[in-house]
Amino acid sequence: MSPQRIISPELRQWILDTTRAGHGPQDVLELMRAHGYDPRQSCAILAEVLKLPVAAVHANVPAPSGLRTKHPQGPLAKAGDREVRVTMGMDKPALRVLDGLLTGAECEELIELARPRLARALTVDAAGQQQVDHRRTSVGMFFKLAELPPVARLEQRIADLLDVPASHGEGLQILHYLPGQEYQPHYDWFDSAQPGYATITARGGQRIASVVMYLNTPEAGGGTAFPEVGVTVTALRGSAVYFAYEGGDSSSLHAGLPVQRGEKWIATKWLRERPY
Ligand SMILES: O=C(O)CCC(=O)C(=O)O
Repeated sequence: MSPQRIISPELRQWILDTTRAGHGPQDVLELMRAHGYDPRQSCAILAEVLKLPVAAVHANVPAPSGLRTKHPQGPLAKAGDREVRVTMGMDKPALRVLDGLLTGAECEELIELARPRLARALTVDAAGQQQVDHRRTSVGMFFKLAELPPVARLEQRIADLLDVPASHGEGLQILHYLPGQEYQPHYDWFDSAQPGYATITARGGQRIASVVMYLNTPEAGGGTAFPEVGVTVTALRGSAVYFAYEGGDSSSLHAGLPVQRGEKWIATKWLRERPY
């Protein structure tokens, strides 16, 4: 169907008014997604109304996601064998701070299991290849899905909490940061305009949410910052920050702030729209 035939006069006017009010194409796409429009169809509509090439508005819009995570509601949320305290929540990005997702002993156990297997943490480049990246200076490792009982137990806890089968999770990643080490601002979801998108998403599809779990409390620094919304989550042992970004929410930009004193250990779980 040509976009011209599906754009109502009201929608056309709203797009023009919104962009004239100073919102860029990505903001408009995000608003349309929030109102239930398919992201790819929105690109075509926006390009038509703004008289832009589709490629100009296409950047950063991932394929629509089927499965969504359930955002935990406070004050107490059931997470399999545990109850977690939801101590903070916001809608954009969809974010929750979760207290007590792991016990202190579980944090210690994961650190000790990971310690002998640490190597420089990598990122995925635009072609879908793993690379050393100056923006990410920590060391880390991946467990295979359900590789060991404590890993499987945590994966099931997250699956119950977010109502997504554990099979949709990538293997749990453990990261270790020393003073000065950080992970500069980035998105966890994949940009559909990048050449490696098909390769990265062939297995499991797009990422839909992240859970960053703090395995220790750094002496100073090391929080997780969301610079688009001016929020920093404090790294506290046993707690976690969960955030979702179905449709590629630009407000989910986040960073692991430099550790100032002490060290920082985290476990990260990325969830996909399909089994991984
Ligand atoms: O270290 C942090 O607080 C954030 C980690 C992170 O952003 C990631 O692993 O994707």
